Amino acid sequence: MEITLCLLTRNERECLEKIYPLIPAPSVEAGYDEIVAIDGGSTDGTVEFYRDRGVRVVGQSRRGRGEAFLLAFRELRSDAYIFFSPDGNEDVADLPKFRKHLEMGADLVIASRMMAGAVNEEDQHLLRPRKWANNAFNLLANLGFRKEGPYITDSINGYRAITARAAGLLQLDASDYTIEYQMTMRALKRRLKVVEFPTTEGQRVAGASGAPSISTGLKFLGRLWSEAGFR
Ligand SMILES: Nc1nc2c(ncn2[C@@H]2O[C@H](COP(=O)(O)OP(=O)(O)OP(=O)(O)O)[C@@H](O)[C@H]2O)c(=O)[nH]1
Ligand SMILES: [Mg+2]
Repeated sequence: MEITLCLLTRNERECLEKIYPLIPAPSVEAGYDEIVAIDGGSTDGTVEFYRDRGVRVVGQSRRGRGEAFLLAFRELRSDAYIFFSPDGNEDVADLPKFRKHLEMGADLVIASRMMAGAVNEEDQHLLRPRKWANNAFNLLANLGFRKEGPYITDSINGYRAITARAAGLLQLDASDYTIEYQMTMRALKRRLKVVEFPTTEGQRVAGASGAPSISTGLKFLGRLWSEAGFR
């Protein structure tokens, strides 16, 4: 099985300086066969960073994190894709875990920040508004769309892998930060095999989030609504 590791970035030069050196070169042990960067129009030297290191860059013509996924599915001929955001939130130590699950027949593999054994960025705080909101979205996705298989504990996390076959079946079209949620809900609807493993979420190492909580949360509600088929 040919697996492509897709690095998703928009203006992440500072983060890449710290995280990229931690990403193993493609190999059997690393769990992927090539690395491709999908860049959403960076202007801070991110693209130059990749080029200096010989990383293939596919540049988006349309903006949006969802567009990066859709572009990967259109442009890259691979059997499966691992999506990784090199900003510090995602643990590189998990990269080799995806292949095992894909080869055992999973269609979608999600690194979960919520299941037993996982650590969420907010876990050291008493108040965990983002985790609670995420868990509400998880509950609604499971109640609304799960027909069989285990309860999905982290339906929106970006750290995930999907086979090309599954991506083709799901006909995804979300252009924004709701792409992962759409992917999970459609995979549940289609009874695809969704597998999660526990991960440890880290803090962003530099720069700022492009997804402000309240407006992104509202977009998730809109996505849930549209997936429920009400509009
Ligand atoms: N290719 C591409 N990547 C994007 C785009 N927008 C955001 N990203 C990347 O997606 C990843 C996650 O975005 P963030 O803004 O960090 O969102 P977040 O992880 O919810 O926020 P933090 O917790 O602050 O890190 C980062 O690596 C971004 O650079 C885009 O339009 N295109
Ligand atoms: Mg992030």
